[in-house]
Amino acid sequence: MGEDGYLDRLKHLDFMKMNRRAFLKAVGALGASLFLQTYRSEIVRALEFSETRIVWVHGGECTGCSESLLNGGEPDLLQALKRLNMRLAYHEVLLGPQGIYVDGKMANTSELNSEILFEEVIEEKGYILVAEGAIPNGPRGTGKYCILGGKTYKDIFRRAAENAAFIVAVGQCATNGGVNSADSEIRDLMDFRGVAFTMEDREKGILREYGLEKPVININGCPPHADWMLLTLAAVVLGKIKVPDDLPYVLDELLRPKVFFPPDHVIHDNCPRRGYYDKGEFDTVVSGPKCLWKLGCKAPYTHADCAIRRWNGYHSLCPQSGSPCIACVSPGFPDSSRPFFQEIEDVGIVGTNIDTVAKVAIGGALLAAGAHAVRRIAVKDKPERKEEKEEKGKESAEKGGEDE
Ligand code: FSX
Repeated sequence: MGEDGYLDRLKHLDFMKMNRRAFLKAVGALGASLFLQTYRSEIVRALEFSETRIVWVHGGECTGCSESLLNGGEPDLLQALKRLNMRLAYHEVLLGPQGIYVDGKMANTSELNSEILFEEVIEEKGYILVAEGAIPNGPRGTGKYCILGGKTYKDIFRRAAENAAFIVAVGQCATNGGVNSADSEIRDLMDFRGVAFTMEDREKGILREYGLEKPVININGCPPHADWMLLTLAAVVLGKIKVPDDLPYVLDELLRPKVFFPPDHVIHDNCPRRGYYDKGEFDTVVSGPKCLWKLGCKAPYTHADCAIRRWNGYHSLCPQSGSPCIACVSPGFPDSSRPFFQEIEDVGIVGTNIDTVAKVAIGGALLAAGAHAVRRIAVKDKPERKEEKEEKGKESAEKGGEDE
């Protein structure tokens, strides 16, 4: 079936009867814009009586994740919130102008004072906490290198996390520490942490530090695609993914939604420059049209749907606009991707995922011969996780009753 026929088929699914598997196919293929348009009236019906509160906090970051969300285009954030009946109860970057003091006196209403607003919203409990930015833990575990309104962000985040139903960590900083955690003396002093991981280390997630167990969904990327954030929230809000029960089936081992970070797909598979790669034609200086492998492109081992979904209104992606992929969705980023613009087998890769790196380097040697070796080598023989096996079993059982 052609792509148009497939999309057409998805558009005619009965939204209310859609099971988790069909829902994930639809969000994977349609993107936020088409998905929300296609199922608009059904979504309104599904959400008639329920409102979901979102609390969005910010730590060590550049705010690019929020910007990416705002740049999502169609639907814009306000339309999406409205259609999904979500209330952005607290978002430091998007709050209306507030001041702690008015006319020299302490402002004591939540409309004027964001500290009071924060206390009010977290007291209500049960919201979805979206965390953007890393959590500074230094010096010596005090968190005092990041103070907001007299309180450490470490403490603010802990209090918001304690009362949340679950946590969505957006961006590389919140998921894995991101650029903050790149090798440097400052990194060592600041001791930036991700929510559930720090770089690739599960033991160092800040939740472990607090001794707090909460379901976490990681939306990696520096920054993440607006669809990845919005559609993940939509999936939960619409009840298509139940937290925590469904998470082992829909997330990979890095807690990323497999629909956006497919274990069996790399960006390279659908790269618009792929034809040059297949012919063994490579650019060695920037601004050419050919394959960017020799300029350090990491797309052959980066698992994300960027080349299918595309960015900036679904038009482009990094290699298409001339930049090699720097694997910003991978857990060891940025250290595991550096140096960004040199061919991998020439320089090796700093980082901890040696297994993948070795396979990619071997693949690189074969690549010169025009083989499609990198992807095959990088992804084959991955032991199937128990949850994936169970999921497959469940899927075949579901097939009979599935509405598609
Ligand atoms: Fe980090 Fe978000 Fe990189 Fe920036 O705020 S993921 S630095 S692009 O965007 O947290």
